[in-house]
Amino acid sequence: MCPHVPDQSNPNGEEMVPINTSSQPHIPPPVPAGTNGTQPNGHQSNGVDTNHHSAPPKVKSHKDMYGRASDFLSNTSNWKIIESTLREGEQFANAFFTLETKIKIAQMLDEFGVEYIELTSPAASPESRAHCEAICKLGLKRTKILTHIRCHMDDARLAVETGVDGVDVVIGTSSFLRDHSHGKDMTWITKTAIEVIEFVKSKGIEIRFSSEDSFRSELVDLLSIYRTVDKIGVNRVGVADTVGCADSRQVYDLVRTLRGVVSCDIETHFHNDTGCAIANAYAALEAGATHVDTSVLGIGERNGITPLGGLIARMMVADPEYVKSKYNLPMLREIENLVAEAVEISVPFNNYITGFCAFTHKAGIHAKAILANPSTYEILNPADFGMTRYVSIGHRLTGWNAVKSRVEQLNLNMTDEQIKDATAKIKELADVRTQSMEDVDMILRIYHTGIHSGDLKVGQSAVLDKLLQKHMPSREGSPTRDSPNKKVKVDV
Ligand code: HCA
Ligand code: CU
Repeated sequence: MCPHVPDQSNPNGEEMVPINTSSQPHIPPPVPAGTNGTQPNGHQSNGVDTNHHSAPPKVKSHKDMYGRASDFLSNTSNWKIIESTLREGEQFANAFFTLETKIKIAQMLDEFGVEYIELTSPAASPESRAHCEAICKLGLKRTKILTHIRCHMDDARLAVETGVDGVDVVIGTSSFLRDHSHGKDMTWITKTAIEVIEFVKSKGIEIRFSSEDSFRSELVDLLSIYRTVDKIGVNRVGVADTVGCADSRQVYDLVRTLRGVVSCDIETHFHNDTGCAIANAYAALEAGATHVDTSVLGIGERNGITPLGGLIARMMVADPEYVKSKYNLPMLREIENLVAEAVEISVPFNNYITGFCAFTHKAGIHAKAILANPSTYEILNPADFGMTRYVSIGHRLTGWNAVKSRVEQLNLNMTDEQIKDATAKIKELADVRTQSMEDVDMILRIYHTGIHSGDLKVGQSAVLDKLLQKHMPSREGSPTRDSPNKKVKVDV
């Protein structure tokens, strides 16, 4: 196990203690147009009495607020994933997948529910070919298997013999790639594309034609070749931002234009060089694209492509019921850990959904609101992904509401006034160094005992200091600022 991969049950690898906020519902965000308004974001209340809460406010839906005439094109509730960890991901600098690892990844992606996985071309190497054949023999339950080839008959002949359900063909169409990579002109490209497509189709499997570097290609070249391949019955055309140069508006424009030109499906592929890969995938779906390429953790050439988890996060906000109906979301973390371990990286701290602080709330104002209703500061519900919400309390920004939750969890009998007083001490101490969870618990227990024995009264800061010194002599140790051991788990 990669030492950097966060532990499954505890994202910090440190002790976590649950605070019971089970009476707090996750009030959903705006109701998407066209739904009946029940839990539209998929956030589930936990069935505990929530009567003391007012009903979710009637808020304008995302679509009501930002609706445009062109939204009729949108496929944000009707799209498929082409998971390319085993192709694009294999192009990641650190990637070297054994067959065993590839099989594990393929099986997990199948269980997760991706519609397709894409494998490295069998023409790449003898092992790649053997791996492709072996994965085709696995008998995956719902995921179709594609392999990704150059626009070349030799590659196509090899591909159709591996047992794949379909072939993704690509060729560079920008002048950069035409002049400096393969050296072919558009006439050659078109002629060869037709030959390859007709050959693959004749084998009764799916075929996609994609132009590498689409956003630096001539629009007229692109539209002309896409129209041609659409006419001869390609299943999908693909748009690829190979260098990660496109912004979401360019993506929207190109895909919308293409939507008007071809009748087949539209696949999209976005590199993340400038941080737009998820937004661009979303813009593509809004403009009528039907398929998005992803890889686990976004691994791929350079800094990779649209990450699977990031796309899921984005799409959960657009249509949670749809996403939840298609994918086994709690598996996401497991798949990411598997891939992270295989390519010897850690899951980034700020990773979508599974990053160790993705559902951690710190500032007192946030903690208070989260404890009242998690929707105040969360657009995604961690429970949908088998994740846990945390409130961090041993720091100088803490607030008495978060401390109160901990007091209740520890079953201590303290009034609000006493909790506020104890909180003041925690903040005072945390101004010197962040307090660990154990420190906070000790302070609260000592405070509690002091109050109930009569040794301490509210406001007696100096008396409390003495009690703390007596019972926590080692408290003056080295600073633990940024220690992760200071968070409280909040049950959903
Ligand atoms: C690459 C090829 C590709 C292909 C994308 C596609 C790209 O450069 O390695 O088949 O649509 O980014 O253009 O990954
Ligand atoms: Cu790519």
